[in-house]
Amino acid sequence: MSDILKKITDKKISRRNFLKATAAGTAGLALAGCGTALAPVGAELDAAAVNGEGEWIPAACWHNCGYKCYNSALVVDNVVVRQKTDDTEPDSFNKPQLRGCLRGRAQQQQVFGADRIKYPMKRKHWEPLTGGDKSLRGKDEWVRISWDEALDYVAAELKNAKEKYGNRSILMPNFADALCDFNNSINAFGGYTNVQDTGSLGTYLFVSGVLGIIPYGNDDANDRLDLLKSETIVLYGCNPAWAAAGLPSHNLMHAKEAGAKFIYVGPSYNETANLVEAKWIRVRPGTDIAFLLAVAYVMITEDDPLSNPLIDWDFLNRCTVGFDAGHIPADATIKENFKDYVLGNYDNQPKTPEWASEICGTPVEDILWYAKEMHKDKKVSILHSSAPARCNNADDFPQILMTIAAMGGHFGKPGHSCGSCQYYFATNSGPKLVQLGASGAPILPNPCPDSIMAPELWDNVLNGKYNYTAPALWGDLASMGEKDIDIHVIIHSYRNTLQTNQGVAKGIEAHRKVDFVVSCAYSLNASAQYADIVLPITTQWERHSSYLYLEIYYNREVQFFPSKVIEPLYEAKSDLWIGRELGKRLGINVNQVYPLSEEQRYFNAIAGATVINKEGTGYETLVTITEADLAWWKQKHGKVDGKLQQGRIGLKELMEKGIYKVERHEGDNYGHITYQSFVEDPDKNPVGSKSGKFEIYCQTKADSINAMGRSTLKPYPTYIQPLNGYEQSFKDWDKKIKGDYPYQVTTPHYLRRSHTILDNLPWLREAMRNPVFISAVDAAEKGIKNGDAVLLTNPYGKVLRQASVSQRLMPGYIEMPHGTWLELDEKTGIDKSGSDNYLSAPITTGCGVSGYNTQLVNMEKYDGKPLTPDYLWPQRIIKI
Ligand SMILES: Nc1nc2c(c(=O)[nH]1)N[C@H]1C(S)=C(S)[C@@H](COP(=O)(O)OP(=O)(O)OC[C@H]3O[C@@H](n4cnc5c(=O)[nH]c(N)nc54)[C@H](O)[C@@H]3O)O[C@H]1N2
Ligand SMILES: Nc1nc2c(c(=O)[nH]1)N[C@H]1C(S)=C(S)[C@@H](COP(=O)(O)OP(=O)(O)OC[C@H]3O[C@@H](n4cnc5c(=O)[nH]c(N)nc54)[C@H](O)[C@@H]3O)O[C@H]1N2
Ligand code: SF4
Ligand SMILES: [Mo]
Repeated sequence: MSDILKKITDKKISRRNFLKATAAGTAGLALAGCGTALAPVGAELDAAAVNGEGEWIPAACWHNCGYKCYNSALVVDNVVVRQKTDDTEPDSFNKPQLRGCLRGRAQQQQVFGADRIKYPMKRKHWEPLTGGDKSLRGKDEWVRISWDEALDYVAAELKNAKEKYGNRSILMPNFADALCDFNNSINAFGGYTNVQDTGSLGTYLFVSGVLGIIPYGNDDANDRLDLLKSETIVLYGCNPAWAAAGLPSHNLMHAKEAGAKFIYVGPSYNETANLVEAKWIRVRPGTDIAFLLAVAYVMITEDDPLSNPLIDWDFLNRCTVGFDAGHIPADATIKENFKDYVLGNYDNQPKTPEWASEICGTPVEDILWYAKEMHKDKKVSILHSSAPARCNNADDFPQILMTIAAMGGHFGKPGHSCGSCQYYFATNSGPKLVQLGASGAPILPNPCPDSIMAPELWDNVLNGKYNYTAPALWGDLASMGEKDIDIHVIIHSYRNTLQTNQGVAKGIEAHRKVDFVVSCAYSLNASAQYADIVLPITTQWERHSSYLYLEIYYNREVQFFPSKVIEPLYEAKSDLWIGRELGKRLGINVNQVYPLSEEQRYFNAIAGATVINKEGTGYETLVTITEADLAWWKQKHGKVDGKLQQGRIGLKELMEKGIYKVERHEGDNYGHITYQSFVEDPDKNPVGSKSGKFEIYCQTKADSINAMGRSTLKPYPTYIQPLNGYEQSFKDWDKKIKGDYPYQVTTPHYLRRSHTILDNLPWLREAMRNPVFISAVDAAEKGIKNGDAVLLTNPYGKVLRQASVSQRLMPGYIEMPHGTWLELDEKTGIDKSGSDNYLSAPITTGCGVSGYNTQLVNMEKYDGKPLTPDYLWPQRIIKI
């Protein structure tokens, strides 16, 4: 950075051209005055690039977005002037290119964004140890401070909180200590209270292993070559075209070419359904259990082993427990079973298609059709996301989906599967074929056991009590229950919890209550905006520690090896640096806690990388390291301790390419059919449930979830009217009179951003607008036209957005894309960005699920001033 700024100062690169050079203007950060100009690359840098100057460097694309793709950056003078995606090898089905999406290709605007946080800063009216005027959080001015000052302040606040209230008073919501270097320093200091968020998995987080199914992950469905063998592929509430960009769409298209017929089940006909021309089975949000119970009813009542064999009785008998009275597991405490419940023998309500249709909105004939499509002699793959499990009272969704798949015998055989199609693993499950080794960096455990369920977080911070559940969940049921909690400090690192957690208004209140808030951030997102001190962090292009992400990257056939692309911009620092410097001030032994440099850790992980052998029976060393390689690394990245070794590809060649792919072939040794050994011999190869079989009756599920104090589940799957669900949108259900909040809302993961990350990029805002999607039926009823502003309201907030009117949504249903940056006018209480969690009710059920997809609102056409498109809004550039 200093180099480029010096050149600008020396006029070797004109300031004007440099501002243009980087779209949003790197120098704009330092040399105030840059707007959001989307000018082409500046003349000098462009000329340099055209003349072949600069270096292409494999660059991380590291966001929490699902699939991970190849990215490469052309760097001239520490500025990225071009980007490209995977052209490392020709594209083929067996070895596909990993082509990036619009976000990956816009990455340079995030890194070089005019709105990057440049320096550590504090709130103008903040006072050490008292917080100063806390009501100004979120609207105060910022003052630049030095790193020394910032770290001294943070250390003093942490010590004060620990001394007076103990480590439990420090709240640091995050996913895992392994993901962030910063955490080691806090753990060595005595730990922190975390947040237990069912987030990605919904109820699958708690209700999966106990049933005998793999929660979701790398091996809960079959691999992509096996997918070609399916006759019917059900896309159950999943949308990889948006939410797992890259190869999943490609894999589904190949399955379509191979002859598969597609079904999509969900409240809207989404992009993925459209891509594969799926038959749409409409189901209202949060009502899938009712729909699937009716499917079970049809399969049970219409099955005839001779004339109409729908159910795979052999599979049910061998591989499951609890289907009917003859198969109740040994630990059962009640004499009930699934089949009798479905037939209405306990509650006088047979779960007929007519019963379900009133709730889930699916036409009766579609329920009948779907049930027949599940029949045992068809090769069916049921690929689901956890979106239907991210609903209130969806604790039994995983069990009913598993039950239907088991009734058709769709597990553990070629062409048959029931597993997740979400995120990293979508459409290609199975153990990794090439992977990094260990970095050697220790990950310290958090000594503090407290973990608050996410939907209750802000209420609990405000009220000082919480329902202690997660750490004791499956072991010590008796220790669950209410506990005191007294939060005084909030640390935002690696999550933007104020924005991504339900109940933003309560979150703001909680932020204004505590003594101190500190945030690590790239730019001023909500969690930084409402902080007292903000610490600028480097992106993955400015550091070597990408391996932390690379360990969780998951394309089983691919491993990325990106390099540091540029030197850190301004005063941004890595988590490792911050952890070390803060650690010194907290009195911890930082050399013990952080024994290795970033370069050494990454080198260790690369040197330890392994690749599957030809036979598919084990792994061998991937990388060859010679003296020359070590000399090259030292010159390029700095000195490391390394040994010579023999592998398949040289270190320098690998790092210059930045990617290693394992080629696949029909009939190779790398295929994956999940649960195959279990299905072939369940007694010899039991699954992880108590009985060793898939538990359609699961006592552990009922006991454990009920012990959390929010539900009275049966051990088998039943329909419970969801809190904030469809039925509750009525004032009078019997007379079908709608209530004050008649529309259902879900919050799909949106292609324009990764959660909240990248949503501040003008390029992306322009390329992909952020409307709320509403049904043409509702629009006509309310006189709303495409592009009109609509005001969505409920007891939690008010949100203003343009409407996109579509035939692709069920009437009464609105989609509000997840993750926009809150733009709150505190005077009117209106957010104009379309912020999902500003409307999301901070309430929960059962296992404490984050029920993002069971939300209710009212919608009106907005008559106020029209909304300008958000790509024209000023960036949050802080002039200090
Ligand atoms: N572009 C982008 N991609 C992402 C992310 C991102 O923020 N942006 N985030 C990543 C992360 S961390 C995750 S966890 C995954 C999430 O990935 P998914 O779970 O696949 O994503 P969603 O978009 O929430 O939901 C998928 C579909 O489910 C439907 N749906 C919603 N509620 C229900 C319901 O009750 N029943 C049924 N049957 N369908 C329903 C929605 O209409 C939507 O089309 O995405 C990952 N990928
Ligand atoms: N309404 C609704 N809410 C949802 C969802 C939904 O479907 N609907 N989905 C939920 C799901 S599945 C998920 S996974 C969550 C995601 O929730 P979050 O993890 O809170 O979302 P992100 O926007 O990815 O925020 C990541 C934060 O990490 C910071 N960061 C990035 N890199 C670094 C780094 O190297 N070091 C440090 N210290 N910080 C860094 C970024 O500045 C950013 O603030 O959202 C959940 N919230
Ligand atoms: S899908 Fe994710 S990893 Fe791939 S290019 Fe887009 S943002 Fe990057
Ligand atoms: Mo997630």
